[in-house]
Amino acid sequence: MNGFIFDLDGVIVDTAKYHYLAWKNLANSIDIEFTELQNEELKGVSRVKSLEKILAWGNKTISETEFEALMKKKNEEYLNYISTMTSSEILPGVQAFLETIKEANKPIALGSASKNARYILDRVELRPYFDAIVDGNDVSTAKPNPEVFIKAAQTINCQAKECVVFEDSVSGIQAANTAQMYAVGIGEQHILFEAQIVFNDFKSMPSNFITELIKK
Ligand code: G16
Ligand code: MG
Repeated sequence: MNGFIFDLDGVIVDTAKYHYLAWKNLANSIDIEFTELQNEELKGVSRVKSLEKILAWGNKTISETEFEALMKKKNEEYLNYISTMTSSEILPGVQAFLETIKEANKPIALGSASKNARYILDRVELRPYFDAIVDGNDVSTAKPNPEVFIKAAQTINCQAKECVVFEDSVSGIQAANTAQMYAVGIGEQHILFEAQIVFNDFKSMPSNFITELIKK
């Protein structure tokens, strides 16, 4: 593989739990039930699309002004959670894995739906590893649309078929598959079964898998 593309939330850092908390509190504040299973459907999905889904689950229609206010409220709570993040919140094995790719001289890109991606990478001090950052500010369609990964591949001058994508969300795996990239799931096999291969985290990746992936 010549290009290494990483999702952010749930792959590099465990911000997925903060998104969950902020969405849950927001949904409950407008009398909508919100379960962890529903949260799986929001992973990797843009802020706008996430709120649209929650409102649909609760059978609610609201004005555009209210919609904007709710998105703002969710993001403020989320920003509050992430404002104290440190590098201790980098997920297991991620930094060592990034080091290995850097040593192999392969370009690294971020392909995230989040508009807070740059801020988070700075907080956990991982920004220097990335040759390209494509996030929610750079795309007009949300995963499972492959736009974010296609842009990331273009930015690091790699063909889609030479790229590997690391993803924790169903929508992100689908986006990688549509882009004809090699999709590695980070999480649970029974949820991410559409990926080519799934690991619980980077720490549980056998070292020969990493070496083969670099050569592939
Ligand atoms: C992430 C999360 C999503 C979140 C989205 C937008 O995407 O997985 O749950 O809704 O970002 O985040 P924000 O509200 O910060 O713009 P990814 O692609 O990094 O997993
Ligand atoms: Mg994610």
